[in-house]
Amino acid sequence: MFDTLSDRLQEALGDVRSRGKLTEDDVNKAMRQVRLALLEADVNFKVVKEFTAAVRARALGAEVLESLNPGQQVVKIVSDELTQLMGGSGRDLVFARGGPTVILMAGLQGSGKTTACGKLARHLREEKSLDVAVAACDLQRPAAVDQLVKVGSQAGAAVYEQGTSRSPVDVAEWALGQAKADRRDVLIIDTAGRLHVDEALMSELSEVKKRTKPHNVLLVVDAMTGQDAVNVAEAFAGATAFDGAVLSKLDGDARGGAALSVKALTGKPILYASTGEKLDAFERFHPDRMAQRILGMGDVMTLIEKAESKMDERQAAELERKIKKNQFTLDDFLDQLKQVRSMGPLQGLLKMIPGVGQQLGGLQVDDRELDRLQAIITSMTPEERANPKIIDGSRRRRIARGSGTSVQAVSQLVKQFAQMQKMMRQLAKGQMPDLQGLAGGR
Ligand SMILES: Nc1nc2c(ncn2[C@@H]2O[C@H](COP(=O)(O)OP(=O)(O)O)[C@@H](O)[C@H]2O)c(=O)[nH]1
Ligand SMILES: [Mg+2]
Repeated sequence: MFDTLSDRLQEALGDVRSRGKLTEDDVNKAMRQVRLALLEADVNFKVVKEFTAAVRARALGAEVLESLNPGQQVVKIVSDELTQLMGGSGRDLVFARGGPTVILMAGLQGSGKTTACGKLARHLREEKSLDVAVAACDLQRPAAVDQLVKVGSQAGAAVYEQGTSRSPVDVAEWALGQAKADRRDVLIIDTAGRLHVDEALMSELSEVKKRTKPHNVLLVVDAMTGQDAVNVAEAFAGATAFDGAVLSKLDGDARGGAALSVKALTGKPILYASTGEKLDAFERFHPDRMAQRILGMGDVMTLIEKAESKMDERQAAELERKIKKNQFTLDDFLDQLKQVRSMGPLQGLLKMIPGVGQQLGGLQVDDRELDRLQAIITSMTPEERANPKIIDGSRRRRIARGSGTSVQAVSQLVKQFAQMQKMMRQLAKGQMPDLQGLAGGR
């Protein structure tokens, strides 16, 4: 997500970041690079101009240049302004007091509406424990109904559909009645897109809106379409009001800058980011966290939330107890590995840790590495897992054969685990762990 932009901005600020003193020239030079980085990332030029002017004005303020760490202050200003650019502090959906909260999904054909219906349904069920139904009101293609039935049921949502025999407006109205009768918390309405913003699409949408009075109209914009994404958002903002945007396909997007312009040019916040074809590749869009991620400052909050949602409190307390008592075994490590796997691709997770994104550079972190670790541990006997010290040469050979890996790989794991235990002992004693040692074990 935003990889190129992130790299280029960090490059642009790298020099400034480490300086003890800054002159006006230094700031100007950095701003020129920031400007190029944003333009190259396809951020709208008007937006870029305003952005760099705002950063420059604040950075040249006397209190920044004369401060003890001017470079870091400039980075902080860029981060603040980037946050503002993407919408300030995050905004949530509007929820109805009684009766179902109605969410209408709009957007061009292929932008990712139907996928987003399923993802949002899953998200609201899992994060907010809401009872969600989706309504199939894209009747342009018969397959569209089947597609929603599929993703809706994968998401664990009720699906209201009446095939393609009635009009979209009638189906929407009927679905709202069903949602009320079934006492659903949320009704998400999937609508038809068109190849371009046209009159027929807009009038169908406004008719559905009139009959169902949605609390939230979300516009799904395809981040891969670059400047077009912004044009579409502007056209929609002109023709039919929407309340917030869902950015889709951020995973496939190398540049992503156009997406950053959506808020600035339409005034509508980005509420969610969709980052893959799978249902769980979906997250709330927090401008502040995203700005920090782009600038390589990590996104610890999202990481913690992801971990929390996968681990219940009891498990967390048990883990903490084991670490404190130094009883953390390879079995526990295996459980942790499995949990990490369930949180999504490793590469994405690592980037949320401050400083790690930069260190990874172009390095691809391979999820298969985790599969290998998992295979090695599962090839050990229970005694070996509880007490890896007993793993001698012949046991290593047996484990390597059993897991389809090498003796070196087994040795490395045993060594890394010993270092990890040491680090945990330090942590439990309230000391800063020696991370260098851990990295060096690889
Ligand atoms: N890589 C990726 N593909 C996506 C994402 N969202 C949707 N898609 C794909 O984009 C295509 C169009 O999505 P769909 O939901 O049918 O769009 P709709 O026509 O607006 O309903 C499908 O092949 C989806 O699998 C995403 O966030 N990332
Ligand atoms: Mg669709």
